[in-house]
Amino acid sequence: MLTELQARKWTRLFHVYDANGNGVVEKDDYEEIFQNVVASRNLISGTPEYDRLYAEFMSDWEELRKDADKNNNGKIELSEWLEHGDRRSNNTEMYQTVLDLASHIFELLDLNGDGAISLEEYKTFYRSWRLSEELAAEIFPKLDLDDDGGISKKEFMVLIWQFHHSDDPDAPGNLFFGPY
Ligand SMILES: [Ca+2]
Ligand SMILES: [Ca+2]
Ligand SMILES: [Ca+2]
Ligand SMILES: [Ca+2]
Repeated sequence: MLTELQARKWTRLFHVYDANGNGVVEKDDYEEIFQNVVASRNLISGTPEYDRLYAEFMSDWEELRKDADKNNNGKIELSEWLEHGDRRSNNTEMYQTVLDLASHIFELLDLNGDGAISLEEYKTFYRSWRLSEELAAEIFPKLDLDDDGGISKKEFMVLIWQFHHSDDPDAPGNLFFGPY
């Protein structure tokens, strides 16, 4: 079972993924988020980088659909999402999927490829998830655990672990996807 705190975090993430705001997570949302990401990175359709990213997005969607879409209607309802979240947080086998996904997300966020997420890159991420830059600026310092101005891969993995597992209301990783 997800704890009350974990359920709130997963509900937050649901709304982040539901890019078109229609109350279910579906392939269209992945398409929309992908379009935002390629626009923010100035990637052009038909280039290898664009195609590789698109394939990653679609394979992440397929992974999600396979595990989460229990009534097989091609959409993930919030109840299905929370059950999926429970499996993902509490099943060690699923957790490998989380780590793989986290690596994809880190790569997406680190736009200039220098191995750390800067405030500017974090803001870009917020824009592509339809969240405000002010919010990004407010949360970023809490995520930069060693206060060196960037979120390193190591810090990112700690934060993602906290987001998925922690039941501590003060864990900074809870805030990774915004207030919940
Ligand atoms: Ca949707
Ligand atoms: Ca469904
Ligand atoms: Ca960077
Ligand atoms: Ca840091």
